[in-house]
Amino acid sequence: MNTNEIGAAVEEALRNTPFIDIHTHLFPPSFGNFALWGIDELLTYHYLEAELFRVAEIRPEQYWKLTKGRRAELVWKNLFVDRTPISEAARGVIAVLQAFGLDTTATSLTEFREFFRAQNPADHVREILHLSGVSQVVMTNDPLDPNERALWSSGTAIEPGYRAALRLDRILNEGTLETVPEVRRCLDVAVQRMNPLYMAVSLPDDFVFPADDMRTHLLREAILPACRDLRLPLALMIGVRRGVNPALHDAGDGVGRADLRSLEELCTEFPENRFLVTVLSRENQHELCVYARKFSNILPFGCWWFLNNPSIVEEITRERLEMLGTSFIPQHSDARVLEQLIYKWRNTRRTLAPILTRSYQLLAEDGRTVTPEEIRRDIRRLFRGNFESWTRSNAQ
Ligand code: HDL
Ligand code: ZN
Repeated sequence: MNTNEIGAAVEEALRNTPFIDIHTHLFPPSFGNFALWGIDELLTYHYLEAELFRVAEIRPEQYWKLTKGRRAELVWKNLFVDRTPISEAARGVIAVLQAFGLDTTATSLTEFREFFRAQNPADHVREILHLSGVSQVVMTNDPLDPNERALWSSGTAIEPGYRAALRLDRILNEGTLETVPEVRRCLDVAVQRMNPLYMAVSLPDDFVFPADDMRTHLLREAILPACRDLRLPLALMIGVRRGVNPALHDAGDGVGRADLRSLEELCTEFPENRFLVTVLSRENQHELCVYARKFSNILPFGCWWFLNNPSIVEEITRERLEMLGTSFIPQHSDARVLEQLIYKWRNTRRTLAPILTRSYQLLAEDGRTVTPEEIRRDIRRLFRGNFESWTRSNAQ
């Protein structure tokens, strides 16, 4: 195949491979208010609120007193009418509106609100998953959130296409449960109810392992033994600085470069555990690739949060292909609002197509051509197979 044919085969394989979205904050419609969708939720996404506070007169403390609808109107006016929506998060909303044939130059939210209000939730989920080329989304489930726990204990059904991930931040970062037996009991009940595909925790940039602290104790005595017993990976999401500017609420978190020797220590001490790993600092990405070459129980995943911008996704994906071949998971959406799947996955396919094409073109120049089936096989592995082989069950 020549370069054009390679490019066409890559785009076809990306377009026709249903992806597994391994980390989101989405919930199915059966979870009621936990399931965020529609224009007011899209516009009050914390990525956009951070951008609003840079340009609007309103101060955060005044903003938080407004209704969700009024906040959405302020975001639309400031970032989409008075200014050109060229940031990644703003352009994403435009892409969602375009996908439904709505007027992206509208000055009011009326038409958008009428459209989304008219959608049947279950049909809307099916339509969004289809438009996004996603067969399954993995949620973020907090066993210690009282409202979420009530839904799980009442046996709320989970619609097809959604799977759980057991999030441990309150246990490992907030010390909500102090004894090993308490933690093990909490995990056993939660795994029984949620049937998670993995456990996960976000860790600060100053995360140290081992340390003489509760986090090390619980990791050693409760979490990692439980993951081994249950054959579940542990996702480590390292480098977040929570509450850099608390006035901005969810938009107030920042990033810091972590010392990944702690990851080295974890992999060395726990060779039987499998670690899905993503890091928030661009400066940590190359180190993560090197560590993944040293420890086969690391599976790097995603271009997380502040890294999920084409300029950085390109750099990260190229160095992963160069150092890890196809043994990593290129992306997750981190979507909080259902319709974000449309733009987050369109961006991923658009950014990755030329990168993968270039890789195959270089391979051809150096003496090995690839077939369209091999390209399809590679993309299936990157966006499905690597994750499926690491989790207990074959995700849908
Ligand atoms: O801790 C996390 O899972 C992060 O993804 C945060 O939820 C963050 O606020 C976010 O949504 N990033 O995209
Ligand atoms: Zn997240």
